[in-house]
Amino acid sequence: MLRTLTSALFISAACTTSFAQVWDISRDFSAVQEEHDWRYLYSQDGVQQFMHNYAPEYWNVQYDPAVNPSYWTNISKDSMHPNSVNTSGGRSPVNQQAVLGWKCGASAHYIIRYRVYKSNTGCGDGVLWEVRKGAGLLELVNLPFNDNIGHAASIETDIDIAQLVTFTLSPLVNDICDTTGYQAAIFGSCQFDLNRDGLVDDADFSIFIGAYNDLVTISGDFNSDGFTNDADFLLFVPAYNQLLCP
Ligand SMILES: [Ca+2]
Ligand SMILES: [Ca+2]
Ligand SMILES: [Ca+2]
Repeated sequence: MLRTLTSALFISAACTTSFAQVWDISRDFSAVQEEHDWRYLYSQDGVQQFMHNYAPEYWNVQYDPAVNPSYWTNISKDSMHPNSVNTSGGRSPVNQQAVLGWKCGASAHYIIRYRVYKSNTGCGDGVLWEVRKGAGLLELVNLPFNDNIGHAASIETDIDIAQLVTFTLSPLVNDICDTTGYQAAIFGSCQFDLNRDGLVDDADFSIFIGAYNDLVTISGDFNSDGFTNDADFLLFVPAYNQLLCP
């Protein structure tokens, strides 16, 4: 495996399409709304809107319990928390969903990949995770409060330009211990161009190895089985060697 890789290290390949190929919130997460096509949103009373406040590491509606009203609802690069009418920590009793959005910049066939799991497994009634394309429901996952394994999936679908893909976290009855870990990524036709520079080269390999070492990171899950491992490495190397971007 390593010898094959060594021979590939000095070859680069150009992708056949010019638009960005991989969007991964773990790397794209930003203090700027709409950067890298991501939107940090929340939903209340059926109305979806932008989060207003950015604190280091996460977006929120109004997090500080010293400010009234305040809510749990927040999104970081790898976790989310909603707010419920049955809330905790001195927050205001309002139903809000945390909503991560990705707006499609070019009509094409894409793979939506995610992993979601409870990170606070101490108490509560769990959470609900929804993936939608526009108004259409693609996936619905009910996570028990203590499910730290969770669920990973890949969804292949055509997405139209300007269509919004959303990953939504709802609190169910109460928001106690609702901190939920997630990964979310959108892959275009050239899923090996992990850093979106139009080339499949060493920079992408470095990102892949980071995911490979972690195993459960979806960034390099090219065969859509929920894990980044040797099977994905075997898919990566030929594309790298053959100057192809399938
Ligand atoms: Ca809950
Ligand atoms: Ca690249
Ligand atoms: Ca895999």
